[in-house]
Amino acid sequence: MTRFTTKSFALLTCLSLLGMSCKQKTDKKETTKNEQEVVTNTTAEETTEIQPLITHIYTADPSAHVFDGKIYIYPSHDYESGIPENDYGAHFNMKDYHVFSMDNIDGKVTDHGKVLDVEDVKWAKRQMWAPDAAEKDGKYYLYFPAKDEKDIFRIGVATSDSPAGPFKPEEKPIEGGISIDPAVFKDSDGSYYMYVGGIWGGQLQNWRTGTYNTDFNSPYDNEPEDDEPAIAPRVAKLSDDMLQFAEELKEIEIVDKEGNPILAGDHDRRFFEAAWVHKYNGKYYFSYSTGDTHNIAYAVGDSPYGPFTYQSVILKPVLGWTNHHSIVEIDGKWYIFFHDSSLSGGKTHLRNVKVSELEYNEDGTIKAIDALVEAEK
Ligand code: FUB
Repeated sequence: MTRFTTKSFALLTCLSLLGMSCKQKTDKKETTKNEQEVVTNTTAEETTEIQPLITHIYTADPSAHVFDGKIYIYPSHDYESGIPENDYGAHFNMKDYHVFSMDNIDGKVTDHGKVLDVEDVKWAKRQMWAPDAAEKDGKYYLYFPAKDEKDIFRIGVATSDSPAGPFKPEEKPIEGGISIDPAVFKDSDGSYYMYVGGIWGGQLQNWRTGTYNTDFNSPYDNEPEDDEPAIAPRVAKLSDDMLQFAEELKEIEIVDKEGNPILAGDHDRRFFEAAWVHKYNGKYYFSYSTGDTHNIAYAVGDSPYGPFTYQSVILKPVLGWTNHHSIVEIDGKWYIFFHDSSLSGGKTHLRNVKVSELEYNEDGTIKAIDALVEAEK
């Protein structure tokens, strides 16, 4: 896989990063969504960067799939809406989706244009965040979160006869579909599962009692104490028609190697948002963002419902506050699609999609990637 820049490109890119210097190693301090502190400690000559896949518009949260022998990417479509940044993520004010495809991993990227607009979704008001897509029996399903008229995130679905859209939205959101970042996993037996959830701006903390709690003044108010189990992401099997849940959303346990739940105070390992599941050698790999510690981490289990045992970090912090990914097998190799903010010079809400090969060790563990220091290959 050769999507790497030359060292001179890296130098130029690095010099354009709004006062940030190039770095060998990112050292991000724990921050709120309003701030990002990047500490640099080496020179540009030592770095190369993975190139953005898409440069004519801003894209983020890439969910990649192989449909009909082609690679399709379903990302968020970032743009400058002028909404000021806050800890609820108001600045991520996206209003539509584009779909992209590639004939192969080194091929050119085709933009299939706008495939769904918030204006066309009756129940949705704003903030079309990270989507995903699935195929069943020749039909394609685009799953997406958006805020309804009460400013509560719901999960919607839209359908198409083509993986490239356009997608026609259902009249109502999926019943029981809450929070953000839907990710659909097709198991080997043909069952489909949806994973959802995100804390803080993703609102999962407000659903702790089962109904949405509006009695809070900050995104942190409803979080558990540090020594309590962290808020759990959710999963449900999809119905045969792919338009509803076949069961209630269940909480997913993420545990350490001793079987103890990862605690809310363990910001380096606890679930924040951006769930993704893939299967490798018969094991289920649940990967996710740790949010304010900016990692993509993973945990492994024997069932799509978990429990999942925490392993380690797959993708270290990237330039920009958010970190969000998908993992897909293409022609016998594994790839991680992710985003950073290099194209916009580090702006949190203006991101761009990238891809890198993902490698496993013999024991099935995944080798960590530091996208900021990928050496030229
Ligand atoms: O793109 C908006 C939000 O930022 C996503 O839903 C999160 O996963 C984070 O990437």
